[in-house]
Amino acid sequence: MKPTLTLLAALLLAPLAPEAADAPKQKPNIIVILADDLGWADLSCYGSTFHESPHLDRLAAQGMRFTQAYSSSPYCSPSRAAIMTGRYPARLKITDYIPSNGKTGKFLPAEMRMELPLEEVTIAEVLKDAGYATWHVGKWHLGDLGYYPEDQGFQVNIAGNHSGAPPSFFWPYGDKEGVMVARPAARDQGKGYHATPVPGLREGGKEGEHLCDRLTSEAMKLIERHKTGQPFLLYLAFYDVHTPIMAKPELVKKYEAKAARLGLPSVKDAPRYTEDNRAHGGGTPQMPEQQVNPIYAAMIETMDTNVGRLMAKLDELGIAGDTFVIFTSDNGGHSVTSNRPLRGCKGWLYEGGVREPWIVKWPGVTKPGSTCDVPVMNTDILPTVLEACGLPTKPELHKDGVSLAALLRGDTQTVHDALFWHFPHYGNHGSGPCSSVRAGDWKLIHWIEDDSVELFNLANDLGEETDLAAQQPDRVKDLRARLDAWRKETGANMPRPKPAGQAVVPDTADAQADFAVVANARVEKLDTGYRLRAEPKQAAFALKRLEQPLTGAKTFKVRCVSAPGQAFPKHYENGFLVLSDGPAPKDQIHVGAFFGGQKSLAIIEGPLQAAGRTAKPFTAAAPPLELHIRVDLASGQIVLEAAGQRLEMKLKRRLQQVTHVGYSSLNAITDFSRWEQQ
Ligand SMILES: [Ca+2]
Repeated sequence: MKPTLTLLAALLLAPLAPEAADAPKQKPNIIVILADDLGWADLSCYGSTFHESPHLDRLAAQGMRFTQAYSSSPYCSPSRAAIMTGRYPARLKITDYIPSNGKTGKFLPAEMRMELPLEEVTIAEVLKDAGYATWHVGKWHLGDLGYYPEDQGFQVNIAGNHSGAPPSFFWPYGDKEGVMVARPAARDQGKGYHATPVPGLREGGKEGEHLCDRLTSEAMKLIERHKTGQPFLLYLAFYDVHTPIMAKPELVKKYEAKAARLGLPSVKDAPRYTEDNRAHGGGTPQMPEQQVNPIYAAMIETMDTNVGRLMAKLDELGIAGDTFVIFTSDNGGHSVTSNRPLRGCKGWLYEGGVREPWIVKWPGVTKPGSTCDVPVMNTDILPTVLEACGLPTKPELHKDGVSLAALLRGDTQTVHDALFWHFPHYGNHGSGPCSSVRAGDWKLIHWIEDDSVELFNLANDLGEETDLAAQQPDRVKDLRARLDAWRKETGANMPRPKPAGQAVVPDTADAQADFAVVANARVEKLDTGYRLRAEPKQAAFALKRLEQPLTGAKTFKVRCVSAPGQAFPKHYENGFLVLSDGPAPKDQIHVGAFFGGQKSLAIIEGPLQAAGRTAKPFTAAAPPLELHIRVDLASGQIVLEAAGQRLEMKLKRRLQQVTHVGYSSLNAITDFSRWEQQ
């Protein structure tokens, strides 16, 4: 029906309802600001006397500050997956940072996913369906190409990819060539998987530009240019204050001077305590008792200043009153800071690993300057946002989160009967595999290796110093039963027993050092040879440099068996012996077989890939597959025999000599015997 002129006039002349100015808009803009590795005690509004965070303090003064808010994991990726979906990391099967360190102890670590599955429904997908513009700016760390923010409901993705840390916080953020470089070999933090440049920021940047300033500017531009009246979701995930610990020199100077003024000890001399976790399969890391690091303090100030810039932009555009803002961190503070009075740090299920700063400003709803002591978790963000948007909550979707709207209105009733955590890995910050549960003030940690428990009362022992397990057997029994039931209900993956006859040697399993070059893989030592654990969707190789180059005609024999893990597609078993006259992929010749799925014998010159190979169909025998390879360097003739079948070819590029020999496999976990050579 067309509105009549009279009706239009009536609408135009109608006075605004008196409550309209103050009442929250039906669909407010949503801003989720996520800091990385920021500890519970790191902001001045959470008690820090060394760090300064005036803008976050101001946000807290305008909204509500939670004192017992939790991350659902002590590591990045699981915590971010839970924010995206409202589901526990145990349910999502993302229980360590991606791609994990793969370390083993008495057990093999639990299987885990290397990406947030596309079938999971994210906060961006739900809000996009509800008519929101959806923007991702910053760190993603929830999977590789094909699983990026734009594959998970975000219409815009600025600077997010697989990686969990920037090579540098200063332009060009590792992007020296203006192109994405191939991912280096090592998987461990700070290198390899996480050493790729921050994508897409080379253009428009200049010498000296800081990553946090740039990301915030990009976010502000998105808001400024968005003139449609359509509400937006901005997920602004800072890379700060994760490693590398580096900051603006002038701010570092400021905090060096402040440390001197306060008479603080140097980073080197600051008092530390040791967390001895050896009985539970962990290590003996040291943690600071006191916040003294001027570089880290400077990082926090830069992040805080940028929160202030963003809030000022909302004020300037007149939309602060229509914008719901939540600020938190993905896991506890790194051991570069002190999380005191809490015990532990990032990577631990003690409070220091999971308790977070958490500030919400919901204009017209949260009482300025209020605090909330009710335990909440980042699985609650999605349902809370739904309610703030006037949308129905979807309990089947955000299975493990509840809306905090009542708390934000001032209620003080408990919203979770219990909260649970699950870390079935040997962490790179020293913790052994464990799970925990908090119900009321009681918290139980179950150490999986030795099947032991610790029980703490957080109301009078915030530092988790006094284990009450022996004194409270009934409470232990009850909490342990609840934890077991929860692990069962969520289908939590547990550490796995080591297979018999395939001794993965504890602590020395990593065999990276046995090879001159390793790419896209972790190499582990087996009794009979090596396991090459390729990163998902990657061509992996490990080469030894020969003391004496080989010439003439040679024969090699090697056995291989491939076992795809959960992170790998099934039917992708394969294994190759590599012969090369240099360490680079272009120097390599791969001789072996794809023996799962479409089976073929294959000889591949140059980088290992399924395309461009010389191959012939193959009927694989039961594993292990034994490869016999004869190569005549003078004629370039190469013959591969396996399971009584044969592939022969002449090399296009003649090798004068073989300087490197090794193993390769594509997108699989392959065990190789030591090769025999004649
Ligand atoms: Ca983190």
